[in-house]
Amino acid sequence: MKRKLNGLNRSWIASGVALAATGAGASTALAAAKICWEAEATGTMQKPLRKVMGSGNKPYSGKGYLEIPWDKNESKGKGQAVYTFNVKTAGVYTVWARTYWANGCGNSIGVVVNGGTPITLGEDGTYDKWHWVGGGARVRLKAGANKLILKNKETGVSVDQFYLTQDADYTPTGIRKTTS
Ligand SMILES: [Ca+2]
Repeated sequence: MKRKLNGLNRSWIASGVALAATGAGASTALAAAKICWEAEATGTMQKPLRKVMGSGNKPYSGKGYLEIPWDKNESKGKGQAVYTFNVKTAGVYTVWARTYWANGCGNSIGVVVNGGTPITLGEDGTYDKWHWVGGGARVRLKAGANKLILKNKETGVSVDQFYLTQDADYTPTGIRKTTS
Protein backbone atom coordinates (compact mmCIF):
# COMPACT_ATOMS: atom_id res chain seq x y z
CA MET A 1 0.00 0.00 0.00
CA LYS A 2 2.79 2.36 0.94
CA ARG A 3 4.48 1.72 -2.35
CA LYS A 4 1.34 2.61 -4.23
CA LEU A 5 0.97 5.86 -2.35
CA ASN A 6 4.54 6.81 -3.10
CA GLY A 7 3.91 6.25 -6.77
CA LEU A 8 0.83 8.39 -6.58
CA ASN A 9 2.57 11.26 -4.86
CA ARG A 10 5.34 11.23 -7.37
CA SER A 11 3.04 11.57 -10.34
CA TRP A 12 0.98 14.30 -8.65
CA ILE A 13 4.04 16.31 -7.75
CA ALA A 14 5.49 15.78 -11.20
CA SER A 15 2.41 17.27 -12.83
CA GLY A 16 3.30 20.68 -11.45
CA VAL A 17 7.06 20.79 -11.94
CA ALA A 18 9.65 20.31 -14.63
CA LEU A 19 9.65 16.72 -15.79
CA ALA A 20 13.43 16.61 -15.85
CA ALA A 21 13.51 17.09 -12.08
CA THR A 22 11.39 14.07 -11.27
CA GLY A 23 14.15 11.49 -11.70
CA ALA A 24 12.94 7.94 -11.42
CA GLY A 25 9.33 9.07 -11.50
CA ALA A 26 9.72 10.67 -14.87
CA SER A 27 8.68 7.66 -16.88
CA THR A 28 5.33 7.65 -15.11
CA ALA A 29 4.94 11.40 -14.97
CA LEU A 30 6.05 12.03 -18.51
CA ALA A 31 2.96 10.34 -19.81
CA ALA A 32 0.68 12.60 -17.71
CA ALA A 33 -1.78 9.94 -18.69
CA LYS A 34 -5.08 11.15 -20.10
CA ILE A 35 -8.06 9.65 -21.83
CA CYS A 36 -10.51 11.60 -23.98
CA TRP A 37 -13.47 10.38 -26.00
CA GLU A 38 -16.63 11.65 -27.67
CA ALA A 39 -19.80 11.45 -25.61
CA GLU A 40 -21.81 10.50 -28.69
CA ALA A 41 -19.63 7.41 -29.09
CA THR A 42 -21.69 5.24 -26.79
CA GLY A 43 -22.90 1.80 -27.75
CA THR A 44 -25.39 1.54 -24.93
CA MET A 45 -27.91 4.26 -24.25
CA GLN A 46 -31.56 4.55 -23.20
CA LYS A 47 -34.20 7.22 -23.71
CA PRO A 48 -34.56 10.05 -23.05
CA LEU A 49 -30.85 10.21 -23.87
CA ARG A 50 -30.28 10.76 -27.57
CA LYS A 51 -27.49 11.53 -29.98
CA VAL A 52 -27.50 14.82 -31.84
CA MET A 53 -25.42 14.44 -34.97
CA GLY A 54 -24.53 17.04 -37.56
CA SER A 55 -26.62 19.90 -36.17
CA GLY A 56 -27.61 21.52 -32.91
CA ASN A 57 -25.30 23.33 -30.52
CA LYS A 58 -22.02 24.17 -32.21
CA PRO A 59 -19.11 24.06 -32.16
CA TYR A 60 -19.09 20.49 -30.93
CA SER A 61 -16.34 17.94 -31.30
CA GLY A 62 -16.53 14.77 -33.35
CA LYS A 63 -19.81 13.85 -35.02
CA GLY A 64 -22.11 15.48 -32.49
CA TYR A 65 -22.98 15.11 -28.83
CA LEU A 66 -25.25 13.36 -26.42
CA GLU A 67 -28.32 15.19 -25.20
CA ILE A 68 -30.93 14.75 -22.52
CA PRO A 69 -33.63 17.12 -23.84
CA TRP A 70 -35.22 19.57 -21.42
CA ASP A 71 -38.64 18.30 -20.37
CA LYS A 72 -39.01 20.18 -17.08
CA ASN A 73 -37.22 17.24 -15.48
CA GLU A 74 -40.17 14.90 -15.98
CA SER A 75 -37.81 12.14 -17.14
CA LYS A 76 -35.11 13.04 -14.64
CA GLY A 77 -33.34 9.95 -13.38
CA LYS A 78 -34.27 7.77 -16.35
CA GLY A 79 -31.81 6.31 -18.80
CA GLN A 80 -28.04 6.27 -18.98
CA ALA A 81 -25.16 5.92 -21.40
CA VAL A 82 -22.38 3.41 -20.89
CA TYR A 83 -18.79 3.87 -22.04
CA THR A 84 -16.04 1.28 -21.86
CA PHE A 85 -12.59 2.74 -22.29
CA ASN A 86 -9.08 1.38 -22.17
CA VAL A 87 -6.44 2.67 -19.77
CA LYS A 88 -2.71 2.10 -20.06
CA THR A 89 -1.62 3.69 -16.78
CA ALA A 90 -3.48 2.71 -13.63
CA GLY A 91 -3.95 5.43 -11.02
CA VAL A 92 -6.04 8.34 -9.84
CA TYR A 93 -7.64 10.48 -12.54
CA THR A 94 -9.60 13.73 -12.47
CA VAL A 95 -12.90 13.60 -14.34
CA TRP A 96 -14.05 16.34 -16.74
CA ALA A 97 -16.94 16.64 -19.19
CA ARG A 98 -17.54 19.21 -21.94
CA THR A 99 -21.14 20.22 -21.37
CA TYR A 100 -23.90 22.58 -22.46
CA TRP A 101 -26.65 23.51 -20.00
CA ALA A 102 -30.19 24.67 -20.77
CA ASN A 103 -30.87 26.42 -17.46
CA GLY A 104 -30.38 26.31 -13.70
CA CYS A 105 -32.56 23.19 -13.38
CA GLY A 106 -30.63 21.45 -16.14
CA ASN A 107 -27.00 22.05 -15.29
CA SER A 108 -25.55 18.81 -14.00
CA ILE A 109 -24.83 15.22 -14.90
CA GLY A 110 -24.13 12.15 -12.84
CA VAL A 111 -21.13 9.95 -13.50
CA VAL A 112 -20.30 6.54 -12.07
CA VAL A 113 -16.84 5.13 -12.73
CA ASN A 114 -16.18 1.42 -12.24
CA GLY A 115 -19.21 1.06 -10.01
CA GLY A 116 -17.96 3.67 -7.53
CA THR A 117 -19.79 6.44 -5.72
CA PRO A 118 -21.91 8.57 -8.08
CA ILE A 119 -20.23 11.86 -8.92
CA THR A 120 -22.03 15.07 -9.81
CA LEU A 121 -20.45 17.28 -12.44
CA GLY A 122 -21.73 20.80 -13.01
CA GLU A 123 -24.22 22.75 -10.89
CA ASP A 124 -22.49 25.84 -12.23
CA GLY A 125 -24.00 28.97 -13.75
CA THR A 126 -22.70 28.88 -17.32
CA TYR A 127 -25.56 28.41 -19.79
CA ASP A 128 -26.02 28.17 -23.55
CA LYS A 129 -22.36 27.56 -24.29
CA TRP A 130 -20.01 24.62 -24.26
CA HIS A 131 -17.74 24.56 -21.25
CA TRP A 132 -15.81 22.04 -19.18
CA VAL A 133 -17.10 20.95 -15.78
CA GLY A 134 -15.45 18.67 -13.25
CA GLY A 135 -12.02 18.94 -11.77
CA GLY A 136 -13.06 18.16 -8.23
CA ALA A 137 -13.93 14.54 -8.86
CA ARG A 138 -11.18 11.95 -8.74
CA VAL A 139 -11.51 8.30 -9.55
CA ARG A 140 -9.21 5.33 -9.57
CA LEU A 141 -8.71 3.63 -12.91
CA LYS A 142 -7.14 0.27 -13.50
CA ALA A 143 -5.00 -0.80 -16.42
CA GLY A 144 -7.19 -2.28 -19.14
CA ALA A 145 -10.94 -1.87 -19.52
CA ASN A 146 -12.77 0.64 -17.33
CA LYS A 147 -16.39 1.70 -17.34
CA LEU A 148 -17.99 5.13 -17.05
CA ILE A 149 -21.76 5.51 -16.85
CA LEU A 150 -23.41 8.83 -17.61
CA LYS A 151 -26.53 9.17 -15.47
CA ASN A 152 -29.59 11.27 -16.22
CA LYS A 153 -29.46 13.50 -13.16
CA GLU A 154 -31.32 16.39 -14.78
CA THR A 155 -32.77 17.07 -18.21
CA GLY A 156 -31.74 19.96 -20.44
CA VAL A 157 -28.12 18.89 -20.63
CA SER A 158 -25.73 18.01 -23.44
CA VAL A 159 -22.34 16.33 -23.26
CA ASP A 160 -19.76 16.62 -26.04
CA GLN A 161 -16.62 14.95 -24.66
CA PHE A 162 -15.25 13.22 -21.59
CA TYR A 163 -11.71 13.86 -20.40
CA LEU A 164 -9.91 12.03 -17.60
CA THR A 165 -6.40 13.04 -16.63
CA GLN A 166 -3.79 12.17 -14.03
CA ASP A 167 -2.74 15.83 -13.99
CA ALA A 168 -4.85 17.23 -11.15
CA ASP A 169 -3.84 20.81 -12.00
CA TYR A 170 -4.98 20.69 -15.62
CA THR A 171 -8.20 22.34 -16.78
CA PRO A 172 -9.27 21.44 -20.32
CA THR A 173 -10.34 24.19 -22.70
CA GLY A 174 -12.09 24.15 -26.07
CA ILE A 175 -12.24 20.87 -27.95
CA ARG A 176 -9.71 18.27 -26.84
CA LYS A 177 -8.06 15.69 -29.03
CA THR A 178 -9.56 12.28 -28.44
CA THR A 179 -7.34 9.40 -27.39
CA SER A 180 -9.71 6.59 -28.24
CA1 LIG B 1 -18.78 15.14 -29.39
